[in-house]
Amino acid sequence: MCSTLILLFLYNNLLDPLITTRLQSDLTRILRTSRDYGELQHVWKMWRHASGRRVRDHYKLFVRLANKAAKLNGFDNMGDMWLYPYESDTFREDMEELWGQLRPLYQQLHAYVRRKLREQYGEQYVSKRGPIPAHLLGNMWSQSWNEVYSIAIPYQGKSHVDVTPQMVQQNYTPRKMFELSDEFFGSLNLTKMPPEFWTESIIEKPKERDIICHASAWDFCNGKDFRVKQCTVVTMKDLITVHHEMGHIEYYLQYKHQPEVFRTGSNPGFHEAVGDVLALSVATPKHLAKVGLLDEVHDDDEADINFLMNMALDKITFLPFGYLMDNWRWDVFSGKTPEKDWNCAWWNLRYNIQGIKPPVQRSEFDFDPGAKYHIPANVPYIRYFVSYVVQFQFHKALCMKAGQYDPQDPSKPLHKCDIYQSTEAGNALGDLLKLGSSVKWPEAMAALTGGRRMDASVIREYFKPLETWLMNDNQKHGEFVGWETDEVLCTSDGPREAATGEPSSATTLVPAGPLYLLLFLLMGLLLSHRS
Ligand code: X8Z
Ligand code: ZN
Repeated sequence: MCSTLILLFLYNNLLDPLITTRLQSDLTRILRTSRDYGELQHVWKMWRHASGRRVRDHYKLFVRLANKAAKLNGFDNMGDMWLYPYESDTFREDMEELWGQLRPLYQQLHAYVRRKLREQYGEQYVSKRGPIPAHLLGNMWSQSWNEVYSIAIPYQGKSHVDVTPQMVQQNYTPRKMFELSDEFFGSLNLTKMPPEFWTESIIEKPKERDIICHASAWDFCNGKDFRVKQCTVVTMKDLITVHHEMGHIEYYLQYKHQPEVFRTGSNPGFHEAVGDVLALSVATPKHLAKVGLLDEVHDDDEADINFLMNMALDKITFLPFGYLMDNWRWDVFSGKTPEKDWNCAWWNLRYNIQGIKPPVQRSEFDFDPGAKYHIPANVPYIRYFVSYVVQFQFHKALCMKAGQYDPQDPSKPLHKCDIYQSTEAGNALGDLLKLGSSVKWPEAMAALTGGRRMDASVIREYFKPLETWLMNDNQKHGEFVGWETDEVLCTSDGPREAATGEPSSATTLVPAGPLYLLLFLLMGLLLSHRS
């Protein structure tokens, strides 16, 4: 938001731009492409050694300061303060209920992917009934699993829905990816990106200096300067992220006429959902063919399952991660999880909710949450879980407006809908965005979808054909759905080497006394404009 009503600060020393840049370019690629168990394990472990473990002491101080700020603002702790924009007394219970509705689908997918990984790596690495080793899922945090699509593909030989090779072959550039996205927004009668966006945004990793590469969108609050920062790589995943970031900018553009205090999303999850809603159309084979990224579109059940699998490896696999990140932080900020248990509490959640395990035993000398950008950057995360639920509700409503989805017509299922060029859909979305936070989110939700609640049944509906297929497939192979283990994943003490491996630099990074409070205030002012 543009006004800084709430005192917020950021302990920016926690972010080492150099490390983040290297993560982006090298380690992400290895996690994405390597199928070498040992190499993946090494990279997974060393990234945590270089990042998370180094910030554990800083994070202790940070939590104390964050809670102090939250108390000054009238909240019990920082976790409670984060829930303020959702305007609900039952928010945590509501999230738990949503996750409970989505878990059965996730568990089917988990069982299927575990079998595919077992076939790839062997039973000595991936057991039949255990959690999945976290480093085999194509992503540093196992938060979305699309990069193992080629291992998990249900039907070889059907249309390849990951169009990265076509993008490379057609000499796509970051600029072209942003232009494609801009054109989609324009086709909906939404606002195109202003000239300043194109001149001031950073859409490629600069050669001459290191920057924090994690993608973000910025509202400079002067009504004309809006920028994205993204070290775009020519991949389909980044094409989706381009739409995600432009969605933030579109929101800024639509609510720029609002008084400052309302220049933010209906709730933070809505802000995260806008670009993803468009991307749900962009990713359909029909749309990819329209923009020349697919030569032939197979229109049969097997091709459908391939497509839905690719989508599920992004959307469904993300849900437990999106849910657990702040479950961990809520209990850290409230003190329910004491400092001495931080890392093992993290692995409890990773095991119980995601069904994954670390490739090597972890201890309280490690600090694995700190290896994920949003923890040291202090970006709340439940917004993404909310987004992944509501984006399907928005998609459904817009698809109906576009005449692309009819619940009574089996030839128009939700997952095939493409709202491209539908001004009816675009105008309805624009009406929601224009509101900013001037009305309570259930009202904004009702204006677009007719319902006032977050509703997990729409994702279930979108993925229904895949869920049925997964249940049959898992049954056919006698797969155990769920996970169990006797292994100890995390211990309260660790090997001696772990304790002394990296010298703590906490004291050298923390400026003394009131100076750092001033610094935090300035950071807070700057960062409150970022999404
Ligand atoms: O951080 C982001 C966006 C910027 S708001 C790129 N996302 C989360 C992540 O990368 O962990 C989008 C999906 C989840
Ligand atoms: Zn975002």
